[in-house]
Amino acid sequence: MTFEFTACQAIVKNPRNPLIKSAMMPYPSTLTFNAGVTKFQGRYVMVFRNDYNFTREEIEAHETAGARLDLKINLGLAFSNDGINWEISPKPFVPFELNDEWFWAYDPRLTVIDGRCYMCFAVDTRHGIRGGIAVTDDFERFDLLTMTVPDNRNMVLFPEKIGGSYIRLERPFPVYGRGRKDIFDIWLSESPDMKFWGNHKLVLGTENVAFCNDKIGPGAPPVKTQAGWLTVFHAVWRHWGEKLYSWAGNWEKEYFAGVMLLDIDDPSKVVGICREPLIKAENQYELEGYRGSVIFPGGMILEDSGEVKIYYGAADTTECLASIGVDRLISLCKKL
Ligand code: BMA
Repeated sequence: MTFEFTACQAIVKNPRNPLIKSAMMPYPSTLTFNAGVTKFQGRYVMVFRNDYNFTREEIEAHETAGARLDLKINLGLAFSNDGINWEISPKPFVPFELNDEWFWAYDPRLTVIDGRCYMCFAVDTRHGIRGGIAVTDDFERFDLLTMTVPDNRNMVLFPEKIGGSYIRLERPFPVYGRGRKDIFDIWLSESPDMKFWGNHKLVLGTENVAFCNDKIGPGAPPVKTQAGWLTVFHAVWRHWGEKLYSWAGNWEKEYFAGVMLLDIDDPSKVVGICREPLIKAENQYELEGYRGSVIFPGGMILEDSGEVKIYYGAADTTECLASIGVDRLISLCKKL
C-alpha cells in the first residue's frame, strides 16, 4: 500500500463499541450491521440490517463445503437519547411488501428533509440489485417513492434541496463498462419530486482515491458545514491472494472509511478529500467477524458541540461509533 494511516489517529472509537450486536436482539438475528442513523423528532433513530436464519457454523460450512445457506434479511429499529445507549424496538420490519421479485431491503441510510424521514436502501431482486427510497413519519408506515434500475446501491440523500432539486449520491455498478471487475465509482443525480431521477454526474472516481484498488461507494448522507458538504464514503483495498480473517473462507477485501467535501452549491464537485483512510479496522470487533476488516459507514451526525458522530458497520457483524471534531475533519480534506 502506498498510503499512510495518520488521519486515522484523529478518530476516537467509542469505548462501548460495538453499540449494536445480534445478542441484543429480541428476535432472530445472526448479524446486525450497516445502519443508517439520524436525529428525528428529538431522538436519535437507527435502522440497521439484520441478517438471520443461519448460524455462524452454517456460514463456515457453507463457505467450505458449499452447504446451503438459508439467508434472510430484515431491518431492525432502535432509538436513543444520546446516540450511544440504544433501545431496540421489539420487532424487525421490511419497508415494503415483499414478493417473488423483491427479496429484501438492506444497508439503509436515513435523511430528514423538511421534517420527514427518508430511507434509502438496497433491494436484492431476481433481476439485480436496485436502490429504493421510502419515506416515513413514524417508522411504522413507509411509502415507497422510487426504485432504480439494477445495479445500483449505497444511495444517500442530501438533507435539503440544492438549486431547487433533491440530490442523492449513488453507486451504480457498471460490470462491463469499467473494463475490470469491481471498479465502481460515486455518482450524483437530482430529482424534482423524489420519484424521477436524472442529470447524472460523476462525483468521485476510484482512480482519485489512493487507498482504493477496487470500488468505492457513498457512506453516510452529507452534512452541511461552512466549508461544504461533508460526507464519508467507503473504499475497498483488495489484498489479492491473501486471506483476511472471516467466517466466510476466502475474504480478501479491506474496507476503509474515507471523507470528502463537496461544493455547497454544486455537490457534484469535490472541493476536498482526505488522501488517507479516515477509519480502518484495528480492534478485534472490526478485524474479526463474518467478513473481517470491513468498516462500512452509514450515518453521520454533526452535534451542536462540533462533535461529528460517524456510525459504521464493523466486520459485517456489529454496528459501531467513532467521533471526531468537525474542524479537524474538515482540515483533513485537501484539494484533489
Ligand atoms: C458490500 C455490501 C455491504 C457489505 C460489504 C462488505 O458489497 O454487500 O452490505 O457490508 O460488501 O461485505
